Amino acid sequence: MAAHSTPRADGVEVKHSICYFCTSKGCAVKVQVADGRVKRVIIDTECPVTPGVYCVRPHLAGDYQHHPFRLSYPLKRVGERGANQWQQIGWDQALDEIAAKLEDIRQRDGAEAVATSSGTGRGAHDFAKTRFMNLFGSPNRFGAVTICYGPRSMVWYSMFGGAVVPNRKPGVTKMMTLWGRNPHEGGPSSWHSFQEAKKAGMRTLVVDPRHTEPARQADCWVQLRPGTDAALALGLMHIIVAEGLHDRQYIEQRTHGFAELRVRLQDYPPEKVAQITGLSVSKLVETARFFAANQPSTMVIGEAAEHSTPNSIQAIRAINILRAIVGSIDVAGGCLIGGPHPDFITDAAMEASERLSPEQRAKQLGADRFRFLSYPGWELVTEQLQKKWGENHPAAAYLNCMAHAPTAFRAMLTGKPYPVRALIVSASNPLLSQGNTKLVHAALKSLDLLVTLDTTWTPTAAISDYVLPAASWLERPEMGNFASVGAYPLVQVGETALPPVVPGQHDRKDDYEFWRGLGVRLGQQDDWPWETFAETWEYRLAAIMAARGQQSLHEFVKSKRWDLVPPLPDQALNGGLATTTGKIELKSTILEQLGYDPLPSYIEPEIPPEIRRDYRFLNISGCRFRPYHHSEFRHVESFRRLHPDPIVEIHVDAALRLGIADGDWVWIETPTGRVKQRARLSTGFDPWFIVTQHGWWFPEKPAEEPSLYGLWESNINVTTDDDPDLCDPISGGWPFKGLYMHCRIKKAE
Ligand SMILES: Nc1nc2c(c(=O)[nH]1)N[C@H]1C(S)=C(S)[C@@H](COP(=O)(O)OP(=O)(O)OC[C@H]3O[C@@H](n4cnc5c(=O)[nH]c(N)nc54)[C@H](O)[C@@H]3O)O[C@H]1N2
Ligand SMILES: Nc1nc2c(c(=O)[nH]1)N[C@H]1C(S)=C(S)[C@@H](COP(=O)(O)OP(=O)(O)OC[C@H]3O[C@@H](n4cnc5c(=O)[nH]c(N)nc54)[C@H](O)[C@@H]3O)O[C@H]1N2
Ligand SMILES: [Mo]
Repeated sequence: MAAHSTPRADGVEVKHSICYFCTSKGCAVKVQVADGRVKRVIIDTECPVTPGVYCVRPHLAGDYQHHPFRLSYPLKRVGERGANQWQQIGWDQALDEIAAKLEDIRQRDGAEAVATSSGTGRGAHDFAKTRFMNLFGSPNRFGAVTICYGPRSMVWYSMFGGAVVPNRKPGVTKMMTLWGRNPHEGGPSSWHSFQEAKKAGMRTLVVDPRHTEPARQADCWVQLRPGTDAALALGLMHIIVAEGLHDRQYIEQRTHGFAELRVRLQDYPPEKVAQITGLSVSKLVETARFFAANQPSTMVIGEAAEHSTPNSIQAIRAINILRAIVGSIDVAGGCLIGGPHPDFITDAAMEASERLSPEQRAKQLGADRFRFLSYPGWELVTEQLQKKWGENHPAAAYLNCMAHAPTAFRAMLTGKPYPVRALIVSASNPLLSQGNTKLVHAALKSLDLLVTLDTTWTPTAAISDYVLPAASWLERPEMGNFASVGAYPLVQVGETALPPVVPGQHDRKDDYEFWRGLGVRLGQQDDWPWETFAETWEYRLAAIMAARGQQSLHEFVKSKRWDLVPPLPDQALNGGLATTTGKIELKSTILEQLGYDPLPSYIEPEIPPEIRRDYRFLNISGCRFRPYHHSEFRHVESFRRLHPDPIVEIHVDAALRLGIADGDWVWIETPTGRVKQRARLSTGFDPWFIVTQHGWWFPEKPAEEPSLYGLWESNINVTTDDDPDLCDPISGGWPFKGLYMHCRIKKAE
């Protein structure tokens, strides 16, 4: 894209960009640049979805961007793996050598022996990884999606035929619910919505075992026992239906399976649900009445349910069914069902999924056991969605169709069910973000080839064979990628604020160029017609730009940098939903076809008595906190000053009993491993659980083994387990929260 900017008299240029410091929609920002450096980043409040100026990360962008801990040149390992001895090489050499090794592995063990790891969405380049893998012939892309957003979106697509989009309307919307979500720490745009809802006089409901800031501000706080959301939603429905508070006409016209659901609800009377959830019967009744009386309403569901096996999918389904039976879905002022922007080429259409053969799809690791968020489920869902949207459907494979990470790590270690010999890690840090770090570490070290593409050093990079420097969002043209998914039919485009290559300083490539570069070396030269990331935008935006009479991306960015098409209400009445039955599926035909219970239920996990006895606490691991994002930014001094140490929240009563004082270092221990975090005493939750932070490592500590930047000291995933038997039976998600998270704590000397 041609460079353009708004010059100012003082030499500061203002570039319009899209911030990807987190996983949010991608916020429109203005980047002030002078002398090749970021001076300031300001959130662009002109953009219709930009959430005010409440996020701290943009203010620290310059410190991050110009930090010496950034990766600057391709590196090749020279010593032992993990010895921190590197040779600087050029991009061509790196890509040539990696491609040759991948080809050897493909010849010897099959394309499926090559896997990729991804984290949360970090830009609109995700389709490129999937495209590469489809063309290469491997179904084994795994990563965070299995426990983050994938379960929610697959439930939405299978149940509603599209993503569910809050449609808050003053005077119409009566309530906003945050269910297992704390946007005060982790979601600037939802937090903005929550404040706006309160200002407009809407009621607010928070479902959370902790007394968070939103819980403090809510009209109704439901303090359930962790991991029991499915039972709670079923119990609330039981009361609503028993009291006749459901929307009969809506249910009759728009839903499928209510009669069977009604029978299922008999299993969840208030007394039983009170016992499971730890709530009183009167609280349940009060909440059910409050919920039914305040419709239509909007709701944001967080990832707590996705992290709480074995009830993840059924909890998410139950919560969504609860919203449906009171008639708050597909109505103005409630939630609408979104589709992708109609004139935009979606991620799904860019992935070349049709190029991966049925034989290779059938080899996807874990997909025989966990069939919903992998090819079997995804194929059923996309068949439905394609009837409405054709190729430009919203269910991108990178968000809805993954190999099972725990199964893949075990395949690396054991060669079963077949060998996995190479892993390309990009925009993820599996040694911190996956469960069971010890096992992940052993698996990664057993590989023939480990490549990491990242913006900074990480513990995962430290044990890699090749470490490649990725351009940050400030160094590439970006785009708000939710345009594709339909969760927000907004197309936003930003420009490159800083050049990715500065001779003598650094030589970075964006993720798209990396995947393309690898692809063209592996026989895919005809399949990557767009040479640069910017060219992919031009291709994907062509229809929108033509409608506006624009000739280039440059013009698009220079005029209005976004295009917003609000989702349509009443899709059910206008042509039906993109589900098998054309209705909201309270009873899921897709789960039924996959051999799962098509109605929601709650399973009480079986915990061995010795675990209950020796590990008496439950650990809610990984609640969000500012200013960090997962494992990032620990190296940036201005971030670290705001939050220097890993924190475990412990109830005062428990601390008193265990002789722990505020600020003490405390061991958190499970049969899998133990780490230390610093105690912060609290009374905002029940005394029998603790709240730990995830993502902690110490960039100031030695890079080489065994330290790996202090990987083993406070990284909570050293204590978590990813055993497939503990995973959600439908999605395969592994536990980070919920009823499997038994642990014990003691003061560290
Ligand atoms: N115990 C516990 N564990 C958890 C969670 C929890 O709640 N508890 N949460 C889970 C969830 S929901 C998620 S989504 C995962 C997140 O898992 P990950 O996404 O793997 O975690 P991050 O630490 O964000 O790692 C992202 C890496 O991408 C790099 N990066 C940033 N931008 C770019 C880019 O543009 N290109 C490239 N190539 N690299 C880039 C960053 O420097 C960083 O090293 O963690 C999961 N892990
Ligand atoms: N600062 C910051 N922001 C982030 C991120 C980050 O790493 N740092 N990560 C981003 C990503 S990838 C994600 S997925 C989102 C996640 O965003 P959220 O879903 O908001 O994530 P959490 O803060 O982990 O969890 C929300 C709430 O769920 C509650 N909870 C725990 N267990 C249960 C339960 O069993 N039931 C219910 N109902 N509630 C429970 C917790 O107490 C917590 O208050 O945040 C995004 N934003
Ligand atoms: Mo996430």
